[in-house]
Amino acid sequence: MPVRTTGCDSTTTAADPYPSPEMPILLLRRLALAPLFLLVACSPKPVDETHHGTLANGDSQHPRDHSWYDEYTFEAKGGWRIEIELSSEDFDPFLELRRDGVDDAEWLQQNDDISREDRGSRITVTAPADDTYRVWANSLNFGESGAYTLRITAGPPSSSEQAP
Ligand SMILES: [Ca+2]
Repeated sequence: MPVRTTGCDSTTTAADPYPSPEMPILLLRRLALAPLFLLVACSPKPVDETHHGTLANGDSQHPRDHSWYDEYTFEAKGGWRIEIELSSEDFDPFLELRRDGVDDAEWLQQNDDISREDRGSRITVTAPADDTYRVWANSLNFGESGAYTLRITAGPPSSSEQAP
């Protein structure tokens, strides 16, 4: 028969074939707290990055039209405002934003031209969930290459944007 123990008065001896029921409870408490620490450690920081890159023969190829693209990933929390801008003097930029491992009809959002006058690409979107996001810095047409500038910002929306 196991020795029933309660609270701080419990005593067990080496001869006891059953461990104190407190031991698993303490272990469970520690395990329950572990994900909390991991969450704090893994909480993403606001993103503010500028990348100067080059599209060239040998880069990844878009499955739609085999145009070249470079991929950049970042972490964002649900509700954050994400802004991405791609510009180039050498080719007609095209942008896609994807979520890691989520179909989202293949991409969350895409953009070709900012305006009729500006062939650069810009995406502005509210992050739908805590996730890893993938940016494809892409050219509109197959075979286009050259230097580009990619800017990625993501962070909590300002208070004015949160207002209805
Ligand atoms: Ca474009």
